[in-house]
Amino acid sequence: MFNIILFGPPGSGKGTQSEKLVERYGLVHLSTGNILREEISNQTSLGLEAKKYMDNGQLVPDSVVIGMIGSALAADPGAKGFLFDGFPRTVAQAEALDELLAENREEINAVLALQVGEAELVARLLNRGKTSGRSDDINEEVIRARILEYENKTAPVADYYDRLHKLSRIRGVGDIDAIFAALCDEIEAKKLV
Ligand code: B4P
Repeated sequence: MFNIILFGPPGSGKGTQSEKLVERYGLVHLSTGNILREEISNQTSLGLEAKKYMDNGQLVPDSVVIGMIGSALAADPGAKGFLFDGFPRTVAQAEALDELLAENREEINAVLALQVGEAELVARLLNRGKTSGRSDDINEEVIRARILEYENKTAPVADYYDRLHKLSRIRGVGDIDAIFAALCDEIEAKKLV
C-alpha cells in the first residue's frame, strides 16, 4: 500500500491534480471537500452543520472530518493506497490520521505540497466561482478568510510532516500537465511505485 497526501492552500490545484494522480497510480481518492459537498447536496444533518463553516471560509470541526475519514478508510480495506486531498488540514487531523493508519500497520509515505502565491489563488478561485456554483468561491472576502485559515491552522501541518522527513514542496504555478509530471517524478523518486 502507498498513501499520499496532496497538500496546499485553497485553489492550489489539489482537486485538479488528484484526479490525474488517482488515475495514474490506481489509488482511492479521499477528498474531504468532496465528501462534505456531497453531504450538503444530500441535505444530511452533517452537511447542514458543515455548510455554516464552509460558507464563512472556516474549517469544519476536526471531530466531523476525522470521523468521515475513519469511515472512508474502513469502507475500502483492499485499497492499493489512498490519496488524501484536502485532509489533514490541522495538526490534530494529521495525528488522528497517523493513528488510524497505524491500526492497520500503514503510514503516510509522501506529502506533496503545492506552492502557489496568494494573488494567483484568489484569481483562480474567483474564476472557478463563475461556473462551479460553489458558494465559497464567489465572494472574495470568503476566499481570503479561507487563505487565512490555511495560514493559521493548516500550514503547521507541513512542518509536522517535514519533521518526519515526508514533505516535498512542488511549484504549483504553470501548466497543469507540467505540474502533474513534477508530482509523478517526486513519487517515483521516492520509489513508491
Ligand atoms: P476543498 O474542497 O478541499 O477545496 P479547495 O481547497 O478550495 O480547492 P482545491 O485546492 O482542491 O482546488 P483546485 O486548486 O483544484 O475545501 C473546501 C472547504 O471544505 C474548505 O474551505 C473547508 O471549509 C472544508 N474542508 C474540506 N476539508 C476539510 C478538512 N479536512 N477539515 C476542515 N474543513 C475541511 O482548483 C482551483 C481552481 O484552480 C480550479 O478552477 C482549477 O481549474 C484551477 N487550477 C488548478 N490548477 C491550475 C493551474 N496550474 N493553473 C491555473 N489554474 C489552475
